[in-house]
Amino acid sequence: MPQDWRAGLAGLDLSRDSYVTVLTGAGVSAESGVPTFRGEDGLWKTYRPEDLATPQAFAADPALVWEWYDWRRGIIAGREPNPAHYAITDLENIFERFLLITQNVDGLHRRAGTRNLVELHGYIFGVRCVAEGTTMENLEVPLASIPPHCDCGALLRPDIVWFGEALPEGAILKAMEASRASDLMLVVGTSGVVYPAASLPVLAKEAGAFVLEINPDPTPITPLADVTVRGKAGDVLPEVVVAIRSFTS
Ligand code: BV8
Repeated sequence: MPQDWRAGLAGLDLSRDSYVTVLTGAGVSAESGVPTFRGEDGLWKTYRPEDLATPQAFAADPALVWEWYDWRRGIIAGREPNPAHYAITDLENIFERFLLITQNVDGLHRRAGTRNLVELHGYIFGVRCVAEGTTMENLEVPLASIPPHCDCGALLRPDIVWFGEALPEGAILKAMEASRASDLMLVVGTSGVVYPAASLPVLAKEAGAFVLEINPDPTPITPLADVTVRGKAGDVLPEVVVAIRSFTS
């Protein structure tokens, strides 16, 4: 692993008061055994997102969409956070001002103990009544019925942000504000192709943050990153956090 990322971090004059943000994508959960979307064995290799992850798909065939989510919920329920998730929780404990911004819906960051986080695209064990708009947690694996219904009789939908749907306003505004205030942003395991999440490193960079990317492959974020560390999050992130701690006064 090239050592220049250490030199980059050493030059930052980090203190406990520095504002540190982390943006994660599916790659941070890959070593937990949760499929990514666009990788070689990614979900979108087998399925078409427009067939499953849009309001139109759900309206057309709620049972089909729920079968896909039920299958994913089953996979995720049997998985554990990996060293990358725990490294982010360690990082949170170093800085007074910290925000984890995740695109992931698997809940593994919560299970790893990260407290200050926004889930931009929702939570796969959350369900929402299409009539009342109420949301609740449903941990059934497998689901008792497909598609599930609310006590009021209406359909329940996954509490997930589909393509073409607005992100939860509070979450995206908080993420944008934190990105603009960042001294350091780590971008871990995202292909950087889905908006508005992919615009957050741009906001951070424009505001003068040091952007460090961790990904085995290059992404559209790589050109703007100050340093890119080619590697798996579970291997690299613990080392990066140890280095950050050593450089923080
Ligand atoms: C919005 C839910 C506007 C499903 C997801 C036309 C109409 C409307 C909008 C658009 C449009 N055209 C474009 C858009 C915008 C659109 C968009 O960005 N499309 C892209 C594809 C072009 N965005 C939206 O639609 C968003 N909404 O714009 O609304 C609006 C405003 C007001 C009012 C109404 C509407 C909604 C975006 C959210 C979509 N939902 N998921 C589900 O999850 O079930 S997005 C989906 O992709 C996932 O949720 C995921 O979070 C997201 C990003 O993927 P990644 O996390 O990056 O994962 P990926 O597999 O791609 O990459 C993994 C990376 O990890 C790779 O780089 C790999 O190298 C790396 N990796 C692998 N292993 C490891 C690793 N890294 C480290 N360690 C490892 N071990």
